[in-house]
Amino acid sequence: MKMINLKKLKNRQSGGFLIKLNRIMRILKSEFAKSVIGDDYSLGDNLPHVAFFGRSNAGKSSVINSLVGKKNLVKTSKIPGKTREANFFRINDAFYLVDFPGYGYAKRSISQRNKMIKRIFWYVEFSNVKPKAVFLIIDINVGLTILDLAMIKILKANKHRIIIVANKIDKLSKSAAWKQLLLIRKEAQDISVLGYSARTNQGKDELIKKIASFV
Ligand SMILES: Nc1nc2c(ncn2[C@@H]2O[C@H](COP(=O)(O)OP(=O)(O)OP(=O)(O)O)[C@@H](O)[C@H]2O)c(=O)[nH]1
Ligand SMILES: [Mg+2]
Repeated sequence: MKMINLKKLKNRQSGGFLIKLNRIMRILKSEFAKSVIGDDYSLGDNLPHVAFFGRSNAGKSSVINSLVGKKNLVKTSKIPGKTREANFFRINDAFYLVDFPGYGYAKRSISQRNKMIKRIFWYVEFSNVKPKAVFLIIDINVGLTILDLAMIKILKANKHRIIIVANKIDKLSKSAAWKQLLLIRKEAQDISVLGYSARTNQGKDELIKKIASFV
């Protein structure tokens, strides 16, 4: 969509129509806006944003590429630790997707790891650009790790909306994926869990609908 003002329409239309609108939301324009390595998250506009958190290599950057339909808007890598900054991508001139460095990459030095953690924590706890929602990307094969559970605790304590995206579903058979999703949902309790594949785009419409409902 060019930029449909969902808020205005929300005021005018019934909830049922809004659902239809979400269904037709299209990401037509996506561009890199800003890279943050310190704690200056100011953007000079008041556009809403949603953030992508998760373990290194879970596929945060790949999920963003799949959402915007571009192979290389965000750099990805087989080697964990690719993303080192918080990168803001402006979508449809209407909102931002924010790609964060992953946590839990053992090969980083302690000082590098501390820097990453500081960056994430500053954004979660103190930043004045509070995200509308945090999408926690996990590898469906790995499930929720201790670090993910710790992250969920911090996000909840800071009253963030959380959605878990169980990525790399293409790697599992249908029945194995179903079993894994069941397990993850049980552990996630009240948080919704979406199955996803950045490789095949499975779950893309549903994820875009979710994002649209927040921004
Ligand atoms: N099979 C499969 N591979 C995926 C999928 N998503 C990501 N990958 C692969 O997983 C690896 C890591 O992907 P990235 O998107 O760089 O992961 P990241 O979470 O951004 O990693 P960091 O930047 O290190 O935190 C790459 O080799 C991707 O090609 C998926 O849905 N299916
Ligand atoms: Mg990345």
